[in-house]
Amino acid sequence: MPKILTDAQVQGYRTDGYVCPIRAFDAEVAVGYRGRMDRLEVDNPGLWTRAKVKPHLLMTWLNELMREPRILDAVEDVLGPDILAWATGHFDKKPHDPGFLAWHQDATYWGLSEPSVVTAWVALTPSTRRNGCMRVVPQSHTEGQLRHTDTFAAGNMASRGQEIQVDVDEAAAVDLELQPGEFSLHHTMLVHGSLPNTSDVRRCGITIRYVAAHVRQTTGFRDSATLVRGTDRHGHFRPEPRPTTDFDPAASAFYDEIVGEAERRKAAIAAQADSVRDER
Ligand SMILES: O=C(O)CCC(=O)C(=O)O
Repeated sequence: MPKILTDAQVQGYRTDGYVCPIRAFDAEVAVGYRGRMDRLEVDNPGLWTRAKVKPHLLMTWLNELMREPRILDAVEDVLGPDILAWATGHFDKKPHDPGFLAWHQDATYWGLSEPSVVTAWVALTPSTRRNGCMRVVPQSHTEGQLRHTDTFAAGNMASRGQEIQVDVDEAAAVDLELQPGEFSLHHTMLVHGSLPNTSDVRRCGITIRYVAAHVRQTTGFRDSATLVRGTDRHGHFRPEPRPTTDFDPAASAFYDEIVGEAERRKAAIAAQADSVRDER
């Protein structure tokens, strides 16, 4: 029996590739997390430029957020009992922010062995069609790995402006609207993106990428992850330290080491993708 999702939601995830909305915590708790995040950003200008891929190793609020029991209950319902938090991220669109995400599949550049990987997108502000909420193409996770290209388009919030190279039926897209404290789950192969913020309301969401413990990194580098539920009987990932303070020295040193490796790995995967493209 599922822990928090209904049977229909679990089935919906399998069939459509997403579930939305699910409540993680009250709106006031979301305001609390947002306040801690904003204060750190004020005190550390450029924070999000440094804090890529695994900012949960640097900030205690984010390390707490990725362990929220209701989020883990929902993740357990789709991934099973042994869960690692592999990566986290921050997608913040200020009022009238032109930033957008072109249609893409998350799995494309991650190098993970299989798609037992799910993202929780947690809303710290309202996230609506007008302020550029995430949009998904239901059932697209069943279409296999689609070809992507690096567009480096102005405003694209992905690092190289990644975009799939097939036409998307916009009419089929679904807006994942959320209120503060709610989250959605989406499958790592699901085609998704988001439009610019055309409103006066900030749109800020936190992504947490969870993997089932049997998943491996395939790029020849010992990646890291945090066990957040169950048991890790596989040991494919290096266990991560938990920061006891923001920018905890031990966790920060680990972060620098692992994210340096991860950046090199990403560049290698991108180069490999480019050479495959060139051969086609
Ligand atoms: O926040 C957004 O607009 C898109 C997020 C996204 O692309 C992702 O979670 O992979």
